[in-house]
Amino acid sequence: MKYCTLDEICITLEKYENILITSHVNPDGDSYGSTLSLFLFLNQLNKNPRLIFFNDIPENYKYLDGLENLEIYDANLHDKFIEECDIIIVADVNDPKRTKSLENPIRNSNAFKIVIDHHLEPQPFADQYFVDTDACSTGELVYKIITNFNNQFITPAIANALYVAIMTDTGSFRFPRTDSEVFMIISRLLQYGADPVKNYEEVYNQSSLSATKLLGLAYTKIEMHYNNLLCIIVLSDGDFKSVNAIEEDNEGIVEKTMALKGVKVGIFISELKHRNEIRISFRSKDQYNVREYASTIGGGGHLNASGARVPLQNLDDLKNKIIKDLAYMF
Ligand SMILES: [Mn+2]
Repeated sequence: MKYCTLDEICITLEKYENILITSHVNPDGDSYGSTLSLFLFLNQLNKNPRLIFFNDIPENYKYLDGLENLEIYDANLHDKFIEECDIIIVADVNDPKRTKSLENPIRNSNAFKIVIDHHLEPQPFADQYFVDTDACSTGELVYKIITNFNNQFITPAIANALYVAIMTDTGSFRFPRTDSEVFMIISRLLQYGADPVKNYEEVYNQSSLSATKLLGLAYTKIEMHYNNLLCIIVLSDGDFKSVNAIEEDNEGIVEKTMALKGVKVGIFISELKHRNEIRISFRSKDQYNVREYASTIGGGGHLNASGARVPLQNLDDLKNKIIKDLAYMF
């Protein structure tokens, strides 16, 4: 695999005209922020970049200036461009599988392929890898690329896009890779016109009434076990209905278990009758390995964040079984 330097990636970008920029399925703030800033920057270089994604844009990112240029992938509209373009930039992702239906067109294209990313273990499919696993976000790498050309390319729209990339991927400046360099970049982005108040407001303060009520209900259902090291929340189909909540409203509830003092393992069980399944989400801290247990019930994930889906069954029995099964951890 060919890892390249900052200067080498800049030379590549300067050389070509027709450029596809894409990212992973279910994009996050870093996907949008890093690709949008690249797109806006390449436009300033008078290139012909196109921003093509698998998914539509969630409401809370639509405010970003320039994101109206993003196109949703459609084979009929885009395969010819992908086939004939000069370079393909895959950002914030290192495995073409995660671009979903864009995977085959990308693999089959003769374009020069570039990965710009900060994830571990890139897959061998591209011609050039600008990768730094110590970077807090792909946005940080794009900041370095653009400023390596000239600071003056950082317009307010690019500053806001990069700010959002870094804000979201650092969990609002608190995850482990939030180092002094991140704050130096953020300081420059503010000078170039990024608005921290507006970006936080637009991205995060957008909860629906039903999601907020569901969260309130979830708090009332908290159970503690094993000397308060384990926090567990169960929401039934009836609980969802009682506050008019939909499945998406349970986003983020499991994270709330980790905010309780002393909790090492958090579990959120939600009954999804319309899917004929029960979703179990696990979070943990330190060496508490929740992936191991999740994999024994058909799930998987990371050491500190994993999940499983099981068939509909009695919720109380399932909860009690999981609590009992986990005794070995405490
Ligand atoms: Mn990222």
